[in-house]
Amino acid sequence: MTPTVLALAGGVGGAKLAVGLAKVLPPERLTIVVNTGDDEVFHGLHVSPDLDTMMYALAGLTNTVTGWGVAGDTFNGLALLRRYGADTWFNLGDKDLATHIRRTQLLREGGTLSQATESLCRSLGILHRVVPMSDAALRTVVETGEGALAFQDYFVKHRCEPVAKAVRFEDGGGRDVGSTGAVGPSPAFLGALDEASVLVYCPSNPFLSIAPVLALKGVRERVRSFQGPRVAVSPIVGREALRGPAAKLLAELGYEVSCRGVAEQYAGLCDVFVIDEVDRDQARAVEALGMRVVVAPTVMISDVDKERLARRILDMVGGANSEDGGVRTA
Ligand code: FO1
Repeated sequence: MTPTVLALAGGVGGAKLAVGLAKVLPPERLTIVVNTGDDEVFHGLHVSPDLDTMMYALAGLTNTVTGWGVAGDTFNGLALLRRYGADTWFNLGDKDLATHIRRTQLLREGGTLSQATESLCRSLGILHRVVPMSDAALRTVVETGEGALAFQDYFVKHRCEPVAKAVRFEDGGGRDVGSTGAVGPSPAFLGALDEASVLVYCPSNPFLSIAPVLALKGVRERVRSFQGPRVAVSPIVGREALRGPAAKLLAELGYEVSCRGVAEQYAGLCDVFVIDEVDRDQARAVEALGMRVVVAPTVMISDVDKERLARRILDMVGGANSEDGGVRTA
């Protein structure tokens, strides 16, 4: 039977697996919940970078060189903003600006981020459900040797260079949500937690992309008691991040830079951990965390790679419900 999948994802890496899942699952069988801890207001516009990346990937619009933004975009608007003396370290392309303008307009008209996202997706011809993790603000803050940095300040302006000491999350009023748990998941996320038979953690950064999702009110508990198999794909391959600062953060936050270091973040929240063939020797160390391990090619360059990994995950969860688990360790 076709499973109903809830995929949790951040930006570029997560979008690759989401594209694969969307190729093998019908729209009613997949909900992609996307991190919005990276959201920021630039030039008065609400920018949701991970939602943008996900939408462009599913719509076939992605700039495949950067992994974010629209293919073939130009930056004339940004150049004029620079002449006006505006801050332009965050690169908003001319086509990309249309997304942020329309999203902001829909929000100003009183829509929620879920409704705005649904409208944008519909216009781009995306049939699978793409939903923000929350309709309320939960912002990722990186505590560094140079002070607390808002996510995009850390990621783009400072190119992830400051040494990270901690990652925390704030609500729209600047209060630490760690202590209040005040920000709740979006309605479609809650619905998917109820209805899905499989939960997939896409190969996204566990600290910057998945941790904000788990920090939402009640989500960690709901994932802990999730009714079906929970599968995570490691974003670390051969002790290096496929892209972004995952390896640097693992080291700076005191974890082993390996797929095992990632698996540690999901202990108690994951049943099957997918590692790349080059990490085969770490299977036992990951299993010691209480997860089954599947060794598979996880590097997704072509659409064929994305679809193959998605199929592999769905095949294994079909088996994971059976008696022997159907899951091969190395
Ligand atoms: N990432 C960059 O490294 N530099 C940029 O200037 C940049 C601009 C940008 C604009 C719109 C958008 O949707 C994403 C953009 N990103 C940029 C990507 C984004 O900062 C990160 O990929 C995510 O926030 C991390 O997942």
